[in-house]
Amino acid sequence: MKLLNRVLKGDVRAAAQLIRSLEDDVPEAVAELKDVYLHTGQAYIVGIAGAPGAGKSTILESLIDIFRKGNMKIGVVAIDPTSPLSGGAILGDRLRMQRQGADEDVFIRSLASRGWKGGLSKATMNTVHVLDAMGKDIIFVEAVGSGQGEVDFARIADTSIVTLIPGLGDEIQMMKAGIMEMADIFVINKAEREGSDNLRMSLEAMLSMTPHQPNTWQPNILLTEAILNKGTEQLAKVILRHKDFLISSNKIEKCRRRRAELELTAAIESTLHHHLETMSGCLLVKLIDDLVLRKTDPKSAALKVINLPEQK
Ligand SMILES: Nc1nc2c(ncn2[C@@H]2O[C@H](COP(=O)(O)OP(=O)(O)OP(=O)(O)O)[C@@H](O)[C@H]2O)c(=O)[nH]1
Ligand SMILES: [Mg+2]
Repeated sequence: MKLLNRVLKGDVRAAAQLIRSLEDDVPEAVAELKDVYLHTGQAYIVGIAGAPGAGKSTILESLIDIFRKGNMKIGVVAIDPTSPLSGGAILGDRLRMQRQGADEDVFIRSLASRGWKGGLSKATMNTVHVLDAMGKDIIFVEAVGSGQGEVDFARIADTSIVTLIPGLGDEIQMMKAGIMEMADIFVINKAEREGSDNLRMSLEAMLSMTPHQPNTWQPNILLTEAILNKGTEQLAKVILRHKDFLISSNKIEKCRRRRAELELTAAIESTLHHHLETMSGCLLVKLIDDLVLRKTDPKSAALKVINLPEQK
């Protein structure tokens, strides 16, 4: 049977094989992805970002248990910050989520962060698509760090969670990176630590600076101790409440359009890049000559490369 048909039936091995082949850019897999895409769009995507060690994976473990009770099929894509060589954290994630790994309806995949250039990683989206086509109801995307990368990352999610821990001065970082605007839910994990109330208060103060518009989502702030499964039931409820809000206000459509737009832009960029790399060296050399001699200008030369007419 074709790999795609097996993936559509939820076959774990077929999905793992397809994801691996996509990572290696195997041409047959890349071709298959086109058909995979046509079978996606059903899954609900939840992003969880935060500093290294904030407890994202622990929160997810707890959420997975909760959502499994509701019989939801779950996918997890953990973007791993370690180099593909050391693989340390990948192993860590695998070990921690091992229990859930035995459950056929929970699919967890770590991806090395290579290619994660503060933007939309092709490998991440490909993996999300495969999980979606497998019939997962909810897909969690875990990403480390705080910075511009997360802003893009949030744009692929329907619900974006930002995880903070007391004592890191995260508030300031967030304001700088524009993360405040992107989070639908703030989770203050390791809430048993000193400073969690202060962190909550400063978050509240920051959120109150943007006046609440009618028919918009007011970001929630939740305190958790994920390691003890404390607060995660509430988190699961708020995720579902946010989902209901997006559906009832028809904003879910906006999320889907935004995701499609991001992917389209990324595809155009990579196609152009590929075109540039494979195009005849002669033409490139000729254009460079022309530029040096000031026979043309960079913009006009660029239009010639991608075969577009001169713009007025
Ligand atoms: N004290 C305390 N420790 C916690 C809590 N939640 C998680 N931890 C611990 O914090 C450490 C990091 O947790 P992870 O879930 O791996 O954090 P992460 O954000 O996924 O880390 P990376 O994926 O490496 O960025 C682990 O040792 C957890 O056991 C909590 O509520 N309180
Ligand atoms: Mg993790």
